[in-house]
Amino acid sequence: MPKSKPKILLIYTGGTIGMIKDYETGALKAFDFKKLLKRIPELHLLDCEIDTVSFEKPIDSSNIKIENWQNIASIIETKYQDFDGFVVLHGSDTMSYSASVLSFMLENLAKPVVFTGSQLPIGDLRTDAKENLITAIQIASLQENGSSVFNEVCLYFEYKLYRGNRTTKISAEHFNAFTSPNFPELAESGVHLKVNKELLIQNNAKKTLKVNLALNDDVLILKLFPGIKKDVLVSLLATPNLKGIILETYGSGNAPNEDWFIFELKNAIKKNIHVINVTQCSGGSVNMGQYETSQQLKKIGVISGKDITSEAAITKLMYLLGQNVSTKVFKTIFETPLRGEMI
Ligand code: ASN
Repeated sequence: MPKSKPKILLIYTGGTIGMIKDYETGALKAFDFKKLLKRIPELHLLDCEIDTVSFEKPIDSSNIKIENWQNIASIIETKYQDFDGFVVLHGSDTMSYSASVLSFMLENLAKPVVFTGSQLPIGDLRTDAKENLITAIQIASLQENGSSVFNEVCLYFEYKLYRGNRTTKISAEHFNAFTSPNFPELAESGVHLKVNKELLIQNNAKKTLKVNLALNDDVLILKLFPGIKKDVLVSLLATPNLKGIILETYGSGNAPNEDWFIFELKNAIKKNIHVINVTQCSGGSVNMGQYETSQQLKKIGVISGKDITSEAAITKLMYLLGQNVSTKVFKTIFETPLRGEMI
C-alpha cells in the first residue's frame, strides 16, 4: 500500500504575512488568507496534504490576547487526531509570546506546532514569507520511522528553527528577526535541513494531549531602570487583582538593595503576589545570591527565572496562575523547566 502523505493544518491568525496596503492610509492591514493562498501555487508542489483554517477576523499580533491563544489551542485540540503537524501563521511582533504560551497550554504534545510569519507581506516582490511558509510546512511534515521528528512548539524564521519558548524578536528591520539567546537552534535550513537531534524533545505519543485553556492575565512586567521611584513601585504593586509580577533586573538578577525597595516587594509577596526575577540582559541567567544586590531578593522569596526569556516568563506565570497552583509549591514549579523553557 502506498504511504499516505503527511497532513498539515495551516492556522492563519493574521500578521504581515497576509496583509495588504490600505491605499487610503498607506498602513498595512490584515486580509483574507484564503484569497492569498491562491497566490502561492508552490504549495501544491509540497509532498503533503494541506488544509487551512483562519481566524474569523485576522489580527495584527499586537492585538493578541488570551482569547486568541485559547482559540489556537482549541483548534489544535479539535484537529489533533486528523493532522500530523500544525503551522501557525502569526504576526512577528508577539510571536514569541504566543509560541511560549502555546508550549505551556499543549501538555504532552507529540506533534509539531510550527509558528511562522514574515517581515514583508506574501504579495510583496521581495517577500520573506514564501520561504518561511514553505519550509515551516516541510518541517511540520518531517517524519522518521512513522513518527514526527519535532514534537514541540517551534518557531521558524529566516532559515532557523527554534524552540518557541526560547525565542525573542530582535529586529523590526531584518528578515533575521528572531533569536534564541540561551538555547541553540533545533534545525537550520540550507541546501539540506540540518536537525540538531540531541536537542529535541522526545516523542510523547504514548501520553494523551492535554490542552490547558485556563490562563490568568492579572500580571505585569516591570523593567528596572536607574532612578526608579518608590511611588512607581508602590502604585504598580497596588494594581487591582494583581497576582504576579516579572521583575526585569540587571545582570545576573541584581536590583537596588535599598530598604524601601526590598520592603515593598516583601509586602507584595506576603500578599501572595508572585515576584519572578528575570534578567534584562539578552543572554545569561539569574543567579540570586551571587552579588549583595540580589541576596535580599532571594531571602524574601523572589522566584528565580534562571535563563528564561521575559516572553516565556510572563506566559508561564499566566499559565500557572490559570492552573491555580498553590502558593506553597508555586516557586518550586516555576523554577522547574516544564517545556524546555529554562535550564
Ligand atoms: N505588526 C505585524 C504583526 O505582528 C508585524 C509582522 O507580522 N511582521 O502582526
